[in-house]
Parts: sequence; structure tokens; C-alpha cells
Amino acid sequence: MQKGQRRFTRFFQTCDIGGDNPINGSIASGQVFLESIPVKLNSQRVTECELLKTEIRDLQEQLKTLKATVSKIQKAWIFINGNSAGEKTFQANGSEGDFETSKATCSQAGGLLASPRNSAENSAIQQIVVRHNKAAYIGINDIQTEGSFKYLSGEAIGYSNWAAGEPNNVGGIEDCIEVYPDGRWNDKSCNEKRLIICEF
Ligand SMILES: [Ca+2]
Ligand SMILES: [Ca+2]
Repeated sequence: MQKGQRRFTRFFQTCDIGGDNPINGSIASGQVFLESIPVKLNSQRVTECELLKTEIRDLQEQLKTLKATVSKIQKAWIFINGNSAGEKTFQANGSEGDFETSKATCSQAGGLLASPRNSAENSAIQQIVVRHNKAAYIGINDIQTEGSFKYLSGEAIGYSNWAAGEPNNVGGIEDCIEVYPDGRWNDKSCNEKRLIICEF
């Protein structure tokens, strides 16, 4: 998008658009209200200004097409094996691993081990667990301080969905969390083999 950004900058300079112009706010959404621009320029700059307007319109068209294409690919991708909740997409490719392997696998794929922050996200994870008929680790643990469950970022959790009687830290070694097919959580040893679900 750098090329496009340079065009916008040139457009604003050429067409005398100030930094505090109200149309600035609409650029982020990919729309510029070209017709509302007050133009009091010499003819050469007006010509260049018009040219830039055309180029920006072309870019807007390209952006629209690109967005539509990305949206289709995203839907197809989710259809194959994933689920979405809000901004997140959850994916599993059927591979399994212990907690560290799961974490590394998702990280290598450019994502994060699934870390549900609300019931919608937990439900999306649950559906994948059901589909694969295999419990999965999530990106939450109390490895650092017993009983203090945190996300991989170190942030304390604000949402949980424990099964009855959990977390119980059986044998003093249950510091990771698995999600059951009913969506409930159980604290579990980090060394079991579980379905790997990543979020993107
Ligand atoms: Ca524990
Ligand atoms: Ca447990």
C-alpha cells in the first residue's frame, strides 16, 4: 500500500488539502469524498489534481476488488476446517502435540495457540474439538504461579469455563488447560497429546 499512500500524499499536496481537512478521517475506511474538495488552483495543478483523482479512484476500485477476494478466500478457508468468532478465525489441521509443540506450531504458522477470551470464541474452539473428537490445549496456563491462570502474553485471564471441580491441579502437575467436547475446561498436565487449534 506504500505506493497508494504516496499517491494520497501527493494528492493532498497538489490539491492543497490541509492536514486537518475533514476528509482525512475517511481515508482509513478506504473512501475519499473527492467531490467535496475545494479547489482554487492554477490550471496545471488542476490538471494534475484531476489526474490524481482518477488514479485514486482506480486504487479505490482495486481495493474494493481485493477486499472481495480476501473475503471469499477467508470464507473458503473457514469452510475447510475452521470456525470464526468476531475478528478471530480458529483453525486445526488435524495435527496433535503437547502444550509446547502446540504453541510452537501455531506460532510458526503465524498465529497463536487458541486463546478464548469470551464464550463465542470458546464455542468456536469447542466446535472444532467436537469435529475432530479430540480435546485441545488452549493458550492459558498457570505454569508460573500455581492457581494464577494467564494468557501466553502474561495477562491474567478475564474469562473462564471450568468443568465442575476444576481446576484441581491433580498431582500438583496440572498447569495447562484442555477443552473438552462440551466446551468446559480442565487443567491438565502440559505433556499430553492434544489437538492443535490455532487462532489467526
Ligand atoms: Ca496448576
Ligand atoms: Ca484437572
